Amino acid sequence: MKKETRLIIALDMKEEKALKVAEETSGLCDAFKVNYPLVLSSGLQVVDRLAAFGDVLCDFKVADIPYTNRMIIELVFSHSASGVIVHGFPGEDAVRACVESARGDVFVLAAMSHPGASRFLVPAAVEVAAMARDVGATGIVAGATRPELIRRLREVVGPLLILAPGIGPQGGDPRQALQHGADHLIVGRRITAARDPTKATNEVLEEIRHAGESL
Ligand code: O7M
Repeated sequence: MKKETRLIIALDMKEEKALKVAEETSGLCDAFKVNYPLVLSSGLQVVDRLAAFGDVLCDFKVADIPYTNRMIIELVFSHSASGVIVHGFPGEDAVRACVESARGDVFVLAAMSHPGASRFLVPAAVEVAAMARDVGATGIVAGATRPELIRRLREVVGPLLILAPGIGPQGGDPRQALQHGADHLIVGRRITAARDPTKATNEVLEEIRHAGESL
């Protein structure tokens, strides 16, 4: 994952709009993130088409036994994915299978951004992050809605990348997430639901630059 703009745009929409947003914002972000809404409606081939506009991170929250995980990861990287996001809770062997079969970045979801994550995922976040570090993942995902947790996870993962979703409609603050240790922001609706996605992207980039100056 490159770290130039520190922005990842989440394309949770149908293909026609996703390609349009990707074309308009190409060069303004470090990667596009695709998730089930897009891939279940268009197939994995949409990853190849999006790759014309930038790196594509496949957010499939992979969470199966090692054997199945391996098959999923091989399929993902047989298209033009630059990376994949997997869950950590299935355990070390499951995550290790992902890291070993990946031909690009692997990010492990340590703490989700929504309120319900406080029941199961947040209490395990430090352990999951330590496991991600130990198995050689590229980084972790931790919600921007819990900046103090990002700070704690930074201590655990050292130089690994931390990606933070949950900006805007979910209540996370870009500046706080970055100042507490996030490397990249994952931003969806604040950009994709805007009347002018390019303008909205530039506004987020301005906030990122501003936060960077006070780090
Ligand atoms: O900015 P939004 O709220 O419109 O979109 C956020 C995106 O980040 C969306 O694609 C979610 O699926 C994703 N996400 C979260 O919002 N919270 C999480 O805890 C984790 C993710 C994610 O990207 O997981 C890898």
